[in-house]
Amino acid sequence: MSSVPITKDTYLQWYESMLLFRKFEEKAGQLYGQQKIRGFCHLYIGQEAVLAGAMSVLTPDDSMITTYRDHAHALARGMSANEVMAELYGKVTGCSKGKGGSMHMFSKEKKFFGGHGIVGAQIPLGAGIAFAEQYLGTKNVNVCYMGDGAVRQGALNETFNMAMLWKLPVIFICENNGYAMGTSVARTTNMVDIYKIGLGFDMPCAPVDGMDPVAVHNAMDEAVQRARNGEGPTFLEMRTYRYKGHSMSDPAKYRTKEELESYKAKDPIVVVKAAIVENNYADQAWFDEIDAKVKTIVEESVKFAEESPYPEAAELYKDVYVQEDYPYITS
Ligand SMILES: Cc1ncc(C[n+]2csc(CCOP(=O)(O)OP(=O)(O)O)c2C)c(N)n1
Ligand SMILES: [Mg+2]
Repeated sequence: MSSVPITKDTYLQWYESMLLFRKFEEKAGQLYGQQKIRGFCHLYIGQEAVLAGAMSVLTPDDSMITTYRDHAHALARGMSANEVMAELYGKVTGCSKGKGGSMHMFSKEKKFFGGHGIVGAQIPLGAGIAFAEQYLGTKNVNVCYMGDGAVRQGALNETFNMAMLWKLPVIFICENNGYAMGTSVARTTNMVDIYKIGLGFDMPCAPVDGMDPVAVHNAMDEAVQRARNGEGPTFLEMRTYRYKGHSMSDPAKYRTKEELESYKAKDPIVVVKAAIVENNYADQAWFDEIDAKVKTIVEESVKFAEESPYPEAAELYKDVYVQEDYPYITS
């Protein structure tokens, strides 16, 4: 049973947030082409519904952890476009003081625990954060995202076992976009239904249409209720697609144009917009207003990043290890 109903406002928020993710990423891609952003850069375009459908269920006290494909996750957790864009530029005003870059967005305040470049590294960490919430007696949950490639990492098995044993309040989400770099799921395994990995641990698990925020919301709602009630983790396989290559250097030749087009035909932003129009939730003036608002947020984030300074050289050795407020470090 749904505890967070889907209303007119939910649809309006989905449209606005997904548009922000999309426009932010399009801009990041452009800026990368202009060499304003350097290093790694993995875009989230196409996968927006996976985040939008979760945001409408979670509260600001819940936490999130994910992979290197993390710009939109940071925005979804309430981090500002300014601090995310400045981080992409390597500027000191970035959320990781310009020292993390694209793959290492982070905000303790917003309970966004990264941004991890090592495939699967965030899986045990997500369970650890959930353990802390359980230990402290909160009702908060951790949402731990991973790719279809990451589910083959050994650490997942150890983590799933412990998470079930201790009934940790964590929701594991596999964003199955069909490929790990250029390797399709079918070339990696004989068991392509990734959600079934949960069965081996008696963990509640299900496949979800990750192109549809309604399906994502409902699956998340059930999983979050279970976690808040002390009934432990859930594993959800969100079936989605990335429209762009793995990273900026990938021409994506391992897939067909038809396959890409079949996903674009159910683009979540287009579908949600159509639902808003059909239900008379908003008129054209509202869409114009939101489109302009999102454009301004993205443009201002670029201006902010451009005008911000780079970190001082002396910053290089700071924040490498925890130094403050950590009782076990004495020197
Ligand atoms: C432990 C480890 N092995 C390999 C890599 C290189 N690598 C970076 S991304 C990636 C693919 C992961 O794909 P997936 O989990 O499906 O996530 P997606 O990029 O599709 O979001 C690989 C193999 C890495 N970063 N870490
Ligand atoms: Mg993948």
